[in-house]
Amino acid sequence: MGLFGSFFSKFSRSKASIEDLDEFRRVLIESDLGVNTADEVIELVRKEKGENLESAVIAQIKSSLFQGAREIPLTSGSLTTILIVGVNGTGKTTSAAKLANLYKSQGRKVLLVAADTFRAAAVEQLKTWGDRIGVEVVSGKENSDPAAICFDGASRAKSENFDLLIIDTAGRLHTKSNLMDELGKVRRVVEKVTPINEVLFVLDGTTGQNGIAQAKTFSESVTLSGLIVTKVDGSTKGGIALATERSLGIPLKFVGTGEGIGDIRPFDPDTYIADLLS
Ligand SMILES: Nc1nc2c(ncn2[C@@H]2O[C@H](COP(=O)(O)OP(=O)(O)O)[C@@H](O)[C@H]2O)c(=O)[nH]1
Ligand SMILES: [Mg+2]
Repeated sequence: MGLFGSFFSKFSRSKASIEDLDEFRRVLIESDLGVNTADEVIELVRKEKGENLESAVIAQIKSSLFQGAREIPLTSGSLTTILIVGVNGTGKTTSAAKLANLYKSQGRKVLLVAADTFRAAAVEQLKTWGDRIGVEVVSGKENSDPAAICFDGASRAKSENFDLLIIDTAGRLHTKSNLMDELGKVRRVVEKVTPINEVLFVLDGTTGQNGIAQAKTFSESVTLSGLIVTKVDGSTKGGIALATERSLGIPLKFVGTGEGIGDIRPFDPDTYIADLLS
């Protein structure tokens, strides 16, 4: 990308003009950094100059991102359970399949659970992915209790020594409290068998500010441990994910970059910043 490079060389030579600062602020905002961080960086550019500027800006951007670990810790010999949640159509099922494929390719034994029982098509969708990637999918009848299917999946994963259990849930509007309660029930029932280690909220990278509100309500019903931002391909940059990370203190863990099974990668802040600067 190297979006910032030309600005730095300009700013190191002479004092930034109002027009340059406006232009740089626009580029910062378009780079997913959010208005607050953009303004902080602009403030730095006003104050610092010369050779310290670039490292000061890097430090500023870094400090605006989540500081803790982003990796999902896996312990060999013990089951790690991931619950995938979010509103409709954000990419939960696709992301569940992508993660299953990613971990399988790392040699892990993975089991998927199709807990979206509202629509038969949703179960079929996950089964199709499962067949393609060679990962088993636990499912039940249409309209059956998702918590019961999750219980079956968890019991199976535990007794057959799976490394990972990935549960795909139905999309729900964060404003419907009965559906939000159902997620709480899924959690309680699974945790009779095995702890849920990660609850990943799937955020559509093309949604605006409403994404933050969605994540907030979800986090009140089930404690979220991370975000997956999807559809960050083409011209979408998924800035809302970093804004959500900042406003909720929940780390962005994965980025979905397409409809293909391999189109997912862990979010790495250093690469992200290096791409902006290089
Ligand atoms: N371009 C793109 N499309 C995606 C991505 N993730 C999911 N989709 C598409 O978004 C649509 C909804 O995905 P799905 O996984 O069914 O969403 P769910 O309702 O949350 O389970 C499907 O057409 C997916 O192929 C992504 O990272 N990039
Ligand atoms: Mg789905």
